[in-house]
Amino acid sequence: MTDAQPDAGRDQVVMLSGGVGGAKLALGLSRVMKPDRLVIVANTSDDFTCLGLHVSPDIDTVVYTLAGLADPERGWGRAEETWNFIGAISDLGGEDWFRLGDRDLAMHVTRTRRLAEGASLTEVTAQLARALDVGVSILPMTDQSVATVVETARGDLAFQHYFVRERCEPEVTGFRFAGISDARINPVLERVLGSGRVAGVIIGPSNPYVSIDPILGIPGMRTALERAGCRVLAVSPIVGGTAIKGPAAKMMRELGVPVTATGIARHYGQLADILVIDHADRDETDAIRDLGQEVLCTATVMHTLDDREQLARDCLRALGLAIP
Ligand code: FO1
Repeated sequence: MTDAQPDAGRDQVVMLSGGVGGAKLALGLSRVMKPDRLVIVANTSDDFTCLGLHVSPDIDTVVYTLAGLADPERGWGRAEETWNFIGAISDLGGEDWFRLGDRDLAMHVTRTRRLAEGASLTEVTAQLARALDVGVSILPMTDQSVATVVETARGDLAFQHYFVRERCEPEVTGFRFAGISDARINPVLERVLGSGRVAGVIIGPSNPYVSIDPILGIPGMRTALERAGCRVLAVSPIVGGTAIKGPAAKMMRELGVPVTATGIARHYGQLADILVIDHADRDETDAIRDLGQEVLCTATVMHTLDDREQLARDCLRALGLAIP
């Protein structure tokens, strides 16, 4: 996107994130750089109203992960969770396909109440993150409502209906993001990107179609990223022909896109200066370079905390940033 080299005045890193995969890399970054130099932009097009509550799954996954509270198996929701509330809803004949845990409930109740009082999603997110001692800035991509609609062979489905209720089974034919043309880029993010202090942008190993595209699709977002005048690095969520977690590989197959790191490189095109791919995909290095992207081949599968930190260091080095 740009040839700009980081200089001393540029000390901030902006990362675009969906849920679990992005949150893992965000945690790694938060541990190898000063947390106050890191800005995580979370997708909010998975947000929906569940049992009358405003649920922001990707924001919460990032917040819980950085707070050390995330459930390590599921990746979403809180560790040591109990499920009395959703069990009681079920007993009353209510909808129980989207499982809100008892501890997690506090997040959704607080967010819903504060939004009803007139606070913005940016303000509420900052309050919740601060309360859980998260020093990294976590920003919703927008304060306006954007909702992913998954177009499938069985008709249109709201994102969580597709993802959770239908377990990603319907064949995908496309996506659209309701409300996106009226959404505005998060004003705090716009200021950060225009500050001349951003040394690099990292696109996490998140689903390009339903986690990153909604962020990039906010009117003015691509221009703001360009104006930041720094390099953009993307981490491929596809490793060895499959997605580490979630339906990205299935979606690519159904859309007729090769399930490869090269497919991800093509998806991001000119936006990404550098693509980070796993050792398993090293054979694709030349094909991706031919598309005009630099390639960093490294270990991208993050099982342990060390893996998260190592990938974070690799990304920062590839962007030419000094690691303390
Ligand atoms: N994912 C599921 O697969 N099943 C659930 O019941 C579920 C509940 C849930 C509650 C709160 C929350 O913040 C996330 C939750 N998720 C659940 C995860 C989430 O919906 C998806 O992982 C993301 O939207 C995709 O990034």
